[in-house]
Amino acid sequence: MAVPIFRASVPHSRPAITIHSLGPSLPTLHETSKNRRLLFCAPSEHNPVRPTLSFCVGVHLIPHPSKVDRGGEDAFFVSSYKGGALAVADGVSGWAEQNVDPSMFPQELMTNFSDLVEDEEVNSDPQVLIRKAHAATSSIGSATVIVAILERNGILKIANVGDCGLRVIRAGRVVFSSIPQEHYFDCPYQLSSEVISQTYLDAKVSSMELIEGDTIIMGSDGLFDNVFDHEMISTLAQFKDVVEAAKALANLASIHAKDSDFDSPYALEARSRGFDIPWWKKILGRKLTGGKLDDITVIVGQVVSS
Ligand SMILES: [Mn+2]
Repeated sequence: MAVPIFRASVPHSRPAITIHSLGPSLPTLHETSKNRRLLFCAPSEHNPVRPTLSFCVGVHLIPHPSKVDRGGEDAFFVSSYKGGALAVADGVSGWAEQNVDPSMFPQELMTNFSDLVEDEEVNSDPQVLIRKAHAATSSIGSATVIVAILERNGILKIANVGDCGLRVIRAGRVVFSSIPQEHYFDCPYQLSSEVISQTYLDAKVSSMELIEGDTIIMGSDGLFDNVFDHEMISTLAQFKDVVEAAKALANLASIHAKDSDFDSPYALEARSRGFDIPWWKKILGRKLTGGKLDDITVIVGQVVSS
């Protein structure tokens, strides 16, 4: 998904990472604020009867080129709760026109995810997590959001509002794709501080059973607007390490975003919606192409048994 109408380019000043606190017996966690990478591998729990599943996770975030100094307006959340709870929120930049920092809302939303993920009422239901975290968020602004929670038995529960996305890759094929939601081109469904916003009731809810060896790719639209599924698959195949894979995917999205000749998923979508270049450029054989500059957040989660 793209920017123009609703999303202007405005920097912000907060770190874009929310990390759920990890218990003493839990993961190895590595985070570098410099390049915003993070990794956890879920704990070993020996179960002689039936292995349980969890994610090994790598994250990489590349801010919009004009927002590098402030970290951009994407935020994410990674927790080792159950087999792993992951989320991405993408702040709607249009709020800058109202003198509102667009990063505040997604940041607070992700912090509230962290505070509420183990809540009894949430009970591993991502839609309830969205409801409670949205209700607890007091910042002005809005954001698209996707959340996924892996049960130890392999059931992945997903809820998304807007155009953050998720793919499940199994044996080199995409076996699940989230479906983006929008009001119109470049105006996605979003959770907001305003009464007119979408709510948890608008969330697209899905679930599927994962098996050992599956990989999920979650991200903001900055990834999916700039990288095709087949490129994600071939990139994943080159890296065993989830941190390296997330970094490579984010870098690929960033390269395509800056390439005005690349026929990106975003450009294809724009043309299919009737957007085009002026007629005189068409005479010269040109067409509407290019990636979309945006904040890029990538989470790669590999399913391992423990
Ligand atoms: Mn975005």
